Amino acid sequence: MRHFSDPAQAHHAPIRELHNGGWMDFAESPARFAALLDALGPGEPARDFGIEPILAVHDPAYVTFLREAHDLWRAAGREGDAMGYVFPVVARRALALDRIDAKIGAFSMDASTPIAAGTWAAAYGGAQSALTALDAVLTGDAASLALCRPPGHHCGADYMGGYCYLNNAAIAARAAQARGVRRIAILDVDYHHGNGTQDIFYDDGEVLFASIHADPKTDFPFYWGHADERGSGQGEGATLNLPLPQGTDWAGYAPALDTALDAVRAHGPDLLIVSYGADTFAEDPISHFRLVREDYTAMGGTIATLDLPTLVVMEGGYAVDALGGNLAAFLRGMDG
Ligand code: Q9C
Ligand code: ZN
Repeated sequence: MRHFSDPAQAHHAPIRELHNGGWMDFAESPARFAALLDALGPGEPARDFGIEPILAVHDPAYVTFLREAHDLWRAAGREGDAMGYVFPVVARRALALDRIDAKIGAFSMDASTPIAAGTWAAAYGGAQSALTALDAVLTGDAASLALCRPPGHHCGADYMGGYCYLNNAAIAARAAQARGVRRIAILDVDYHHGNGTQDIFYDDGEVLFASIHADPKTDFPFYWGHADERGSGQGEGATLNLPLPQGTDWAGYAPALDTALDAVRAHGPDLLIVSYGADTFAEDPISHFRLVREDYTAMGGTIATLDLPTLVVMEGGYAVDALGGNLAAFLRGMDG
């Protein structure tokens, strides 16, 4: 299948992140993007579909914040990456504050999502990659791939988190709907629960969100992704969470994938969007499943049995040396 990306995606380069009470090198590094391009070749450039499809998902105030945050940080006399350290808890007043430290907290779900000089351009380019790959599928390709980086599935309509700034899968889903594809399934196979995507579609019965992920009792993002979250209102039953324990290998994973695919079939979508993360890999430095290279081919092959027009968007995967090979193995399965 064809793949798409934007060169700006290489220039989001935060230095470090908070991890277990100390600093570590930022795991979602530009080297990930280089590794993907290395394994798959340069692919095709994203086209620019403008800001409207982004604003169909994200609040204007949040988008303005993302664009300005690093400049505000510099204007406050700071160096390095903008990072939050104060977060309003539930039921605090919605104050419109100007100080960068107040803004960054109000638009964040965690302290591991720094904003560097190139962050907005990279996130914007990644979203355009998803929109360009979507266009390929809507104009006749059976499947296509967006090499999104930064990833997207942890950020919601008005918050960033988990290395994510713009929700590429959600932006593509809403753009597809605007072009007349109403029923959509999003299958999220990243190691972490895609809380942002779930949030965006929680009340929406037209978009199924099905996710297989590490049990949030033990893993990020903790507060979402539990099995009893099933959607609400019109979206009741259109969210499916399949949490699995740390240590899960393919024998434990495959039955969950079958359950998720049954739900996709029952939903009867006209488009499938796969949020693909390779952080389920046994050697992933921040994750705890035990999938191996060949399991991704099996995963891709199983998903391909749905026989649906499919957009694949890249999410996580932090074993950089294995990342390109793992994605390529998945694509071999998808391509049959
Ligand atoms: N620094 C994705 O895979 N971990 N995001 C934060 C340790 C965040 C992963 C705590 C993990 C987010 C897209
Ligand atoms: Zn992940």
